[in-house]
Amino acid sequence: MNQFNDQESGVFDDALLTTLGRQAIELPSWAFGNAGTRFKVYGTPGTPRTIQEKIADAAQVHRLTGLAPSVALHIPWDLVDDFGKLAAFADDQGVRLGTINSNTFQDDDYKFGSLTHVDPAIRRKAVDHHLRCIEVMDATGSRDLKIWLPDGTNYPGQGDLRGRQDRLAESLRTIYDRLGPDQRLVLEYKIFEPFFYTMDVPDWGTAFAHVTALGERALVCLDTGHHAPSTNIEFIVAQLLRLGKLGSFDFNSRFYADDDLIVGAADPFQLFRILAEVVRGGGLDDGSPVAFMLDQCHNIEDKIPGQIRSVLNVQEMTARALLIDTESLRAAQDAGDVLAANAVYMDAFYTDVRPALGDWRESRGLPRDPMAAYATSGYAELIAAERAGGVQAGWGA
Ligand code: PSV
Ligand code: MN
Ligand code: MN
Repeated sequence: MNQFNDQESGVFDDALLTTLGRQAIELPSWAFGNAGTRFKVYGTPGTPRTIQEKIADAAQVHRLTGLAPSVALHIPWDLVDDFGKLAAFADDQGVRLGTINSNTFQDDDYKFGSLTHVDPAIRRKAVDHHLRCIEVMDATGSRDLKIWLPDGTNYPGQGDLRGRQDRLAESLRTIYDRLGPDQRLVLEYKIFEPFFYTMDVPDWGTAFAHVTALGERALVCLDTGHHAPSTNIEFIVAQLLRLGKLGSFDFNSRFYADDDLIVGAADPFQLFRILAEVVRGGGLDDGSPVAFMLDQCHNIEDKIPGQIRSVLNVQEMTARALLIDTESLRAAQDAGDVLAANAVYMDAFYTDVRPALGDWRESRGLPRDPMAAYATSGYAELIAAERAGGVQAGWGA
């Protein structure tokens, strides 16, 4: 049975609505700051000057979409004196503070590595930074510490690859052991950049090996922009879910490398395939360990509508993935009917769910068209006037 009972009028069935109602997509605080390439950073009027203003902007996305109830912080970019107070501020805005991201990529000491550095004093400094991040989590009530490491080498022979892995394992162990019983460590991998010969966590296998050695509350973060071209990302999703080690997604899209473009913009079909495996593997079930996050930078488009578009894209592809007629698909697969199986799959992908999602929003008191609602809300004009002349928070702070 197709779960999309009445495609003409765009009605979802109850099971699908329940799953959609559960979906939450975390926004990164850094998406609201000005970003760019190494050639130029174009500013946007109204860019947040403080973490409070970033949270207020993120709350605007949630108000209009009902999809983004939490905001990820980056330490030290979003450092404040009182994180309890910041959590209360977020609560007043109608959102909460989510994943804490560590940063070991803006300090001269880390030129040759942070958690993998040969010098024990620098390794200790990097470990201490993560322990400080866990203190922040204690104050904010955040569950996840996300570690993306900029460590690696540029030239063959530059470093002892094996020794770097051993030091990484030891550093991660110290960090993991400090976590509270309800906290998790998610380890993000990336094939290249900032280093071009080796990265110390270049792929899901390396991340998996480390988190498996650490324990149950250590999981892998899959950033959709961090693989070689042509990598079958949905296969990795299926495997990590099967192994119980998929902790979170950093969603974005890319044409070339780590482009950090709006999720679903470059390849909507890939996003569908990924979400189909998420659904298949129970990643959207009640109590699933999989956290959905965005990791994007809006270099030329306005940030708030950029984030609105992104969460809507994730929801749209989730709804399409939930429409896969799993019974017919299984029957065709079991019968070896290649074309029928592919047709069932593609039927779901080609279903236009936008009218039904408009209904879903209206039934929850949300605007039918959040992009249009934002454009006429006056918020962009308000922040442009209020924040004129300020210095943005984040990268430069
Ligand atoms: C660097 O590639 C990166 O984009 C990683 O994906 C992190 O998640 C993000 O920065 C924030 O630290
Ligand atoms: Mn990322
Ligand atoms: Mn990245």
